[in-house]
Amino acid sequence: MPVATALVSLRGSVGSLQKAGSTTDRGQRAQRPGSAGCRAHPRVPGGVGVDPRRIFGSAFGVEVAIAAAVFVLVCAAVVVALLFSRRRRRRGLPPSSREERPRVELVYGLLVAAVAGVVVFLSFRTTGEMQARADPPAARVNVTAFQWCWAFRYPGSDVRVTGTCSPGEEPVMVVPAGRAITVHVTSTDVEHSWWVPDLRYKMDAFPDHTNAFTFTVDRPGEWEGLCAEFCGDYHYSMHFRLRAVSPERYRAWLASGGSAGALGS
Ligand SMILES: [Cu+2]
Repeated sequence: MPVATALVSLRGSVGSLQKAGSTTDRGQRAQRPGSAGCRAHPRVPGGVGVDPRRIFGSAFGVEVAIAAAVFVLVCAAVVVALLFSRRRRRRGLPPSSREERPRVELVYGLLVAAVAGVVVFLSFRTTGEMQARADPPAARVNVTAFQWCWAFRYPGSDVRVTGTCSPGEEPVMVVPAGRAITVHVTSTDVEHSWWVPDLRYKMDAFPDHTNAFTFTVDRPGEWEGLCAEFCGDYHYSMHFRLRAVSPERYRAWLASGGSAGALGS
């Protein structure tokens, strides 16, 4: 479960926006320092249309309940086995050599199948909720992962942000706050995973395949983004920023061709 808000590092200033054609400096990557500065990230209690926290929170609650029930059942089975074994010993009987218990095995098999069925059902239902399309989506961002950074394109405009993920140059994915955002995620090489821990949202990026989902950030702010899939030597450096601005500022930013100045920073 993508819960680990505690893993979100408190990082410094916003990485600069970079246009297509930016180069990758491996030498700089190797010298990547730890976090610079210290600024707490605002928390978002979920989106307006789609609320990742609520959806993942409810799925996580069910999984915890299932895990707790299985734990209790296993403990109970061990205790019952010990009691039976102790009773046989007291009676002077040798340990049971019985190898099959068809009825018990049948019940066990049905229980496992039921749990698996519930988990599969929840997976499909949760995935369906997360992939629900907004009507109409206010913004669309095409996210392309590559070794080892991110590119963000905005269909209908010339804006393209291609990061290098070298120190201090995290690419920024700008989105409008309070509006549905449809994101298409793909990869040019190996598998990556677009992940914003504070929003509890993660989507795998596969080569030759595009995943799509829609979410809404309910207020302006900025959050740390990471790659959640080990993808090679510089996987650790695949940081980006998700920045939500007012719809007016977002439109101005697009109209300016992606100028950082249009964001008011
Ligand atoms: Cu990656």
